[in-house]
Amino acid sequence: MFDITPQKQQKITHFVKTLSKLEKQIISFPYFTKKEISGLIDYCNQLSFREAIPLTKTGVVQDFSVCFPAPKIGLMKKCINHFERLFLDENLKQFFSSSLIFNDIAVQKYRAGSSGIGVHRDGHRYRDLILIICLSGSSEFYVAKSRDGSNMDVIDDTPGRLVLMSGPGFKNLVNHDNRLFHGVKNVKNGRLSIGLRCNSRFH
Ligand SMILES: O=C(O)CCC(=O)C(=O)O
Ligand SMILES: [Fe+2]
Repeated sequence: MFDITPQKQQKITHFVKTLSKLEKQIISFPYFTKKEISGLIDYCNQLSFREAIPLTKTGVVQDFSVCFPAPKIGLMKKCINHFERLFLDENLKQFFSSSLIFNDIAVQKYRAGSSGIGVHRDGHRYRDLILIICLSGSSEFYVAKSRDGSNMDVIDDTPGRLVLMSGPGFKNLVNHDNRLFHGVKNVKNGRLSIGLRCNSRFH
């Protein structure tokens, strides 16, 4: 699981390049095997979770439990090493402010019928690329034009797909420093998701 193969390298390189040319700062594509997804679910099942703050200072509704920071052990460690190595590719250097180091790992669990998470932008400190991996459930990860949730667009994050969202530092020619409004809604059958981020405050 999470072996480095020429196929995986090609895929990552292709989709990072594509993302850099898109105006919308997000892309998703099939990536993981069923074994990798079920292995990551097993990893998540060993974690302990706490309830997220229901309403943040900036007025964002949060209805999920979270394990943060999630431990870099077992298959999660393999997964992170996999991505860090693939993003080191010579052809990708030009797109990042520096090498990607996933030092911020969050696992989020939403119960069936949860209100999800309201429209927000991830912190400015999360540089270059944010990876979202949905492992199970049925829910909608959406992006929006502004904080009022206008022009919502649902991103396909069906388990097995990888979502890449650009953050400050990513060399997106269209907009250097923009952060995307997004959220999670319609959590019909729960949601288990992993967010891998590079927190620029840690290094
Ligand atoms: O559940 C997710 O996949 C991530 C939700 C989100 O946008 C966040 O926690 O910042
Ligand atoms: Fe977010």
